Amino acid sequence: MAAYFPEVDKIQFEGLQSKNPLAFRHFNAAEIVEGRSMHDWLRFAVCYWHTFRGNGTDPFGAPTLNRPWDDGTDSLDNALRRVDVAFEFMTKLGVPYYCFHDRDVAPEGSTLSKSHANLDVVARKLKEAQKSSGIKLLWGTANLFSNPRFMHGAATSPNADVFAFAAAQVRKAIEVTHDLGGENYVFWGGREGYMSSLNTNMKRELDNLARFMHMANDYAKSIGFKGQFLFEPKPKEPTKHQYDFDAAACLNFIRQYGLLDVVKLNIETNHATLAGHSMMHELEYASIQGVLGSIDANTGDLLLGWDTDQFPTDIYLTTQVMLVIMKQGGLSPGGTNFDAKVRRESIDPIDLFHAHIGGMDAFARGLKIAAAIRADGILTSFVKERYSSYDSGIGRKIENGTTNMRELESYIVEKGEAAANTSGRQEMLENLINRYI
Ligand code: XUL
Ligand code: CO
Repeated sequence: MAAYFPEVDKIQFEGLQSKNPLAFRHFNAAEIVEGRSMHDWLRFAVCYWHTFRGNGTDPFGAPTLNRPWDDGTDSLDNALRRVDVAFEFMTKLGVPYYCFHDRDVAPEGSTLSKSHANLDVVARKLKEAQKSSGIKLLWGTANLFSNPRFMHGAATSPNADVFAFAAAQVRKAIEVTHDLGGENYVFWGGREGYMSSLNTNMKRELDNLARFMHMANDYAKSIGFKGQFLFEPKPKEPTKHQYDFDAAACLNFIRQYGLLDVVKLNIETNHATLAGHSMMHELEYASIQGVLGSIDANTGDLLLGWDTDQFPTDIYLTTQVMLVIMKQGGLSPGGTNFDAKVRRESIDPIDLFHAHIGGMDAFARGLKIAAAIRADGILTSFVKERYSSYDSGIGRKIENGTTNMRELESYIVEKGEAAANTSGRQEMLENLINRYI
C-alpha cells in the first residue's frame, strides 16, 4: 500500500508524561473503565465526508487544503485511491469505525444506474479494505441535499419524482450499508424543511417524510438488515425551518408516525447548540426516553452562529457527555462519530491526525473523569436527595397516581404552607465537577 502519510507511524498510547503530539495521552483502547474497555465505551468513528472529501472551501474562498493524493476530480479512480488513503489514515489512528454518505465514497453518475454502479465498484474496495484492516462501518447514509434536484427537499419535496429519486438512492445506500456490515443507518434531513410557509404544505411534507421512513424500514427488513436506524436532529442550515429541529421535535415526529420501534436519535453537539440547547440537554432528553442511539462528536464556536463542526477539545463538554452516556450504559450499536473538520487554515494532511488525536483524547479523558465522578457518588446522591420528598408521604402518592387535585388541596390547606425549599447548590456542584477535571 502506498504511504499517503509517510511521516506518521501507528499512533500509540504514551500516557500523561508524553510530549509527542502524535501520541495519545489518555486514549488507551484496552484500558478498563467501569468494567468495560475504552474501545467499547467510545466506539470512535471517522467521517468520510469531512476527513476525506473536505477541501477547505468556504462561501468566500476556494479550496485550501493540501491533499497530494487527490487530483481534484470526481472520477472513479480518484474515489478508489481515496479508499486507500482513508484506510491508511484510520489504521494508523487506530479507530474501529467509519461513516459515509453514498456520494462521499463514490461519484454521482449521469444517471441513477451509473451512480449505483459507481457505488458498487467503490463498495467492493471498501469491503476488502474493511476485511484486511478490521475497521468496520458504524453507519452509512445517503446525500439527499447536494444535488440541485433536492433544492426543495427530498422526502419532503413538493415534486413526487424527487421523492422517488430519493427513495431509490436510500434503497441503494441501505443495501450497500448492509453489504458492508454497517451497524446503523442515519437519516439527516439535509433539506427536509422549508424557507417560506407561503409555498409550503407542512402537513403533507411531514406525512411524506414519515412514509419515506416506513418504506425504508420495510426495505431494510426485506433484505435482513438488522442495523439501527438513526434520525439526526438539526434546527436550521441549510433550510430555515428544519422538521428535525431538536431531540424533542424528532421524538414527537417518530412517536406521532409510529416509528418509535424503528428509529433512535443521533445527537450532534453543534446541532444541539444551534437549537439553543446544550449537548447535555439533548442527550438527556433522548436518553430518558430510550432513544439515544449514537452521537456526532464535534463542537461549535460560541461567537459564530453556524455549524462550524470543529473537533471537540473541551474536557468539561466531553465529561458531561460521558456522564449521560455512562448513565444509560453506553451507546452500542451506536458510537462516537467525529462529524468534524479541520479548519480551512490547517492545510496539511498531518493536521487530520492532530485533530482526531485531540478529539479522541478529550473523550477518553471525559470518560475517565465521568467514571471518577460516578464512583464518588456525590452528584447522584445529591440529585436523589433533592427529590426525596417524592419518596414518601404525599410525594409518593403523587408519583403512585393515588391522589387527586381535591386531596392535594386538602393536604396543603391543612399544612398551611409548603415545606421550605432547599438550596440547589449549583456552585458547589460546579466546583465538584472541576475537582475531577
Ligand atoms: C450535517 C450533518 C451530516 C449528517 C449526516 O450538519 O451533520 O453530515 O451527520 O448526513
Ligand atoms: Co452529523
